[in-house]
Amino acid sequence: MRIYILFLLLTTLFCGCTSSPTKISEKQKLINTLKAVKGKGILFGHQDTYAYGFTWNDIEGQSDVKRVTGDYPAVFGWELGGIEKGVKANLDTVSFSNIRKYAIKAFKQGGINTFSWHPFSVIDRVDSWNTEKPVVAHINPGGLYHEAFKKDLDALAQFLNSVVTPEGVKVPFIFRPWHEMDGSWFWWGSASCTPEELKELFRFSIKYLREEKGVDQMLVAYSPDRNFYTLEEYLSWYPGDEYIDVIGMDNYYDLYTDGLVNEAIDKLHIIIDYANEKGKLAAFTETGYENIPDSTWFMSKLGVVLSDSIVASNISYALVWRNDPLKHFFFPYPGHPSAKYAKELLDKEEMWLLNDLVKFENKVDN
Ligand code: BMA
Repeated sequence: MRIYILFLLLTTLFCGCTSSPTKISEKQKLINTLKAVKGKGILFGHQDTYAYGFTWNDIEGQSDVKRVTGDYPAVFGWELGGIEKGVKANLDTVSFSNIRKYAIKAFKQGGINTFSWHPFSVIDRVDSWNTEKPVVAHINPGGLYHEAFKKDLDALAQFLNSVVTPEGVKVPFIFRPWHEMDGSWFWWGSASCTPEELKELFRFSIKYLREEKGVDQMLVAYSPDRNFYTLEEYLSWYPGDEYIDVIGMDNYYDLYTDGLVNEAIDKLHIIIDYANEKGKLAAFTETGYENIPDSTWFMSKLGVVLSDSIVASNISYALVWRNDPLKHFFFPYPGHPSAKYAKELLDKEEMWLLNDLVKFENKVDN
């Protein structure tokens, strides 16, 4: 009898708890969406899709993905390099006020935003690709330029916290700092700092943004490049589970070099295993083939990677890089020979553009 009463009491309590509406944060909603799409569709992403494309710049509603497929990407990538200098536009000449506007629009349409950051060094404002002098050791806690670096993070945080809808909702996003650190081309890369220094920089940046600056609408992605073959190598720059939500990889080389597609797949398997073990999200955070010289690339390379059954059922999204016209584009424009292959890939049921994501979200909500 006592047990029965206890049971009744617990049931009443439990029902009481679940019936009172608990408000979930936008950040949690974003995590839930990225988890829920897993195994159903791969969200397709494009960097700077509203900002510019082949022969156009900042035209309301324009996007090369839309021009080729009829729909917008589901994931919208934006770049914040330059925000730390207090200038009006990023290093690719997209104004920060437009980036804010585009990200809010993408969010209101049901899309997902991700921010990359190629900062200029606070020491002498050289760009991210300048590896002449060590930076990381000097901007880390205890370094000569640490206080100055905090001001850069202040500027970044101010921008991130200003991406707010007219209704006052802080737009959630995936932040992807210190990416491709296993490559040698950035001042935070393998030729310019040690893994321990990079980890410290990563931890400090995230902690500072979250705890000191109230950036609580942020998921964080870990995105080394392709320089790993084992989990141990993959994790050699990893700041720790408490800092990271999205387990990712940037990989261009394996997808344009003959015979390496299987390596890209194997690497995604490593990422997926780790993400699943830790209950985190897995994503192919950056890829593409500059100027798409192989017109079949979207089917013969990217399509092969994304249709691997383990990849297809475990990654949440894959993003291709930006469409700077003529010399640096990664998604076709109408009339480009690769357009029909890109469309063929994105027409597949398991590849999701914005409308697919919105339909799915509406179904889940109802
Ligand atoms: C790189 C290139 C650069 C660009 C940077 C930030 O991969 O596209 O031209 O400035 O990303 O968007």
